[in-house]
Amino acid sequence: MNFSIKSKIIGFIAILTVAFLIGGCNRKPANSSNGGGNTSGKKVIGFSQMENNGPWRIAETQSMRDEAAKRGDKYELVVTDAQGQTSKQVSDVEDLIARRVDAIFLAPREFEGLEATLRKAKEAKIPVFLIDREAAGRVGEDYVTFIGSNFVEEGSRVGEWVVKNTDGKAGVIILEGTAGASVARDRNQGFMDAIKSSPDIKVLASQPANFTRAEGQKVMENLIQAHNKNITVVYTHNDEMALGAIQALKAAGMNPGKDVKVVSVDGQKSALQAIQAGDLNVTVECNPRFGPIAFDTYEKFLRGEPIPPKIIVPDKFFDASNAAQFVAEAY
Ligand code: GYE
Repeated sequence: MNFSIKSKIIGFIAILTVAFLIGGCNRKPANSSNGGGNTSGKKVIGFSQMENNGPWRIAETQSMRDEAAKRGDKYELVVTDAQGQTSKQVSDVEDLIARRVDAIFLAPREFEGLEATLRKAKEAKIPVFLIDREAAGRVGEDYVTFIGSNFVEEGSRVGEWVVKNTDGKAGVIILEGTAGASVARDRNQGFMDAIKSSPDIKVLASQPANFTRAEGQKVMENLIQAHNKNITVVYTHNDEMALGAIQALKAAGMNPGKDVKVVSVDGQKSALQAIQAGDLNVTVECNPRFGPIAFDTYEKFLRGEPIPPKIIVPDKFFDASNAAQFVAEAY
């Protein structure tokens, strides 16, 4: 082989290698050289929280902080708070990308709206882990994995309880979570599937109350005006709305937990106390303490281990039989 052919082959191999490195990086762990503010050798992790309004969100943020601290000098955690606005969440995540963090833990407020942002993270070779809610995008491409509960199952467990505990006959009010959130969509679907073969379980009204206690109370007040004594069950997509609904029912002289069964999801401390007080009947657990599993998953990713497309955490079921047992450890 003469010299010029040999050097052409070597040149070609060099080009292929560079192309492979550029193209192949997306699916590989980010190395510390992309870690921007990472001068101390620590991994910088961004946690984009959607809001911090209520025990569930506060417990989730705290769990991330505790876990980063527990892992010693390995991590610096940068927490952003979108204050309940999807548009602010987009700019928060874009700031984290501009800062060149090593990874992003993202708790997406809405399912739609983050597609372009996920693409930007991908272009910057920053792996994104979806935490607690899902977002539109391709797993393994736009984000590494989703870590959270099976929300359809949460809704169906509540629905099955209602079927069993009303003899298949009820007038139901549903207070939905944030419109556009994957979790509200799925908790609704699971519940509706569970009651669909019970024609005498009728949904009187289903309205969003944005996962907050104040809105839960206000929406419930209006629905009591419209449906009054026909209401025998209230299903809320989270405990904060259940606690608001309980206040509205009491103010209207109704008897939550007894004449009107109240069923919910989350398992926060004040909800378990409401079960103990007899105001709330059941709540399906949705555990907000994602810190340990989020960091474990990131470390697996760094070691190049395969990561499943969804990591589903198991949920307990709280009712009068076990609320006392779990109330102390609840948030
Ligand atoms: O149930 C609720 C919160 O996304 C799973 O959002 C989460 C839900 C949780 O605000 O309380």
